[in-house]
Amino acid sequence: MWSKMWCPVLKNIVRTGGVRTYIKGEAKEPSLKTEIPGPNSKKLQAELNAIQISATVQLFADYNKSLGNYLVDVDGNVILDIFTQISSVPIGYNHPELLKVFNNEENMKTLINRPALGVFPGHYWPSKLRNVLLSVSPGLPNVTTMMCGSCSNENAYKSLFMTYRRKQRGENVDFTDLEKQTCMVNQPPGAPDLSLLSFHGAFHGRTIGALATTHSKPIHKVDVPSFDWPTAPFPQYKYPLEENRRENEEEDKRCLAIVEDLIETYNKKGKSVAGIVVEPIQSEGGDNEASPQFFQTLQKISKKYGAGFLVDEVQTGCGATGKFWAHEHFNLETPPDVVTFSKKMLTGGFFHTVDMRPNQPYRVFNTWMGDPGKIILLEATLNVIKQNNLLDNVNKVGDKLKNALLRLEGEFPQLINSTRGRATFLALNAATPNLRDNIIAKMKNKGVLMGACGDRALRLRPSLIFQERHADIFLERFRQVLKDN
Ligand code: PSZ
Repeated sequence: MWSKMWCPVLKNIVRTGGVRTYIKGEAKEPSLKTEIPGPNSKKLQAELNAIQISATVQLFADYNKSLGNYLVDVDGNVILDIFTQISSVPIGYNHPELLKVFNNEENMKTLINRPALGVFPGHYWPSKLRNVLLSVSPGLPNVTTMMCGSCSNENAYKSLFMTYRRKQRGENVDFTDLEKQTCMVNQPPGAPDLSLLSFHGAFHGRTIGALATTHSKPIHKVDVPSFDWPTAPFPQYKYPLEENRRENEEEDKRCLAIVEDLIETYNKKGKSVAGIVVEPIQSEGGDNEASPQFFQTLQKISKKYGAGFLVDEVQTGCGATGKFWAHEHFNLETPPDVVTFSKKMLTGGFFHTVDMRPNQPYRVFNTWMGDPGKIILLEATLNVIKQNNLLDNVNKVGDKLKNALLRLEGEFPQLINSTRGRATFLALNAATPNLRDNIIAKMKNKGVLMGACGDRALRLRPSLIFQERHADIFLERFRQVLKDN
């Protein structure tokens, strides 16, 4: 699909001072003027805190000055960003191709005149969906746009339930009066007792339905009513993978057996499983990966029980694993029924089979249903990714990074272990949660922004324009922090 779309090459790569770079004028290295957060960030945080809880804020950024791989904060600190707004910046800050997009009057009017897409889309909408979103579809013919990752999952879940019920009821059979009455008071049969199977450690969002399938941290869930839906264990591998193959295969089998058991149990107790929901790499839950065989069998199980198979590519999608969609690494026998996206895709939404299309209008619907302004930015982003072969870049830099991290593991085995992931979508564990937090804090004050996930993982989420020289800067500072520990 991806290769079919290769278009005339218009190289954005420029050379500055003999260095091949994707962004002209990008900083050469991090430079710090203050501790982070600095005095200006602290002042703004106090101001913000008077209005809303602001304890999660790490710094205030200057998005006017940020460029490429470097985030600049309001204290003038220039920081190499390998966390990228929780994995959501595809081609760096202020990419020149994106800065141009709204200089075009038609694009500007598309941005300003934001339609309620379900009822008054602009003339450009079908062709934008076809030429932009469907050009990167993982083999699925339909796409429904939404606003964010949570609401993409939320609406995709509704599609799973509607499709399941349509099949139970029989095609073209109308809803009964009883269904119409009971759905209005949240009772079966109109609001049926169906369920979705998800995994311990999963993160699929924070809205009520999505939250029922999120199991990464209690703080996300506590106090919020939820559903009795099945939660299966996700494989926990031993590293290095090559040395633990047999044990990890057993782990796959153990988890898959529990998946089947849970489906049978829930089907029997009247909470039939309408779908299986899974991340290709569990991200918030600790960058837990599972083998292609695990996913192939999971899909087979979903088919066996007539449950839809939803792959949540909100964090893994858009190239960082070295393929456009991470599940493309799994050689599934057919595409998943639903693939959800957001973050680096700039717009939220989900690709799906025709089977997952609601059989009546107004069933999956809201006011905006996405934002054409974001699709125009995505169009320019995808062009940059193609023209600069950024997937090749990600694979090349990712290989180098992973090998270097493995060498560091060898050098500091008491501090770090379990390097894992694909291309630049990488993670490793610190020996303890405290050490992990400590490393991240020290890296920040060496001008490198990293992410945490799970209880002890350090994750790398650079943008697709992260190059070898950026990796060298990160590695050199990371080694220094480990040495000083
Ligand atoms: O704390 C939070 O709310 C965070 S931290 C990282 C995320 C959310 N990731 C969002 C996410 C995701 O990683 C996956 C795999 N699925 C769904 C979501 C939800 O996306 P948003 O945040 O756009 O609603």
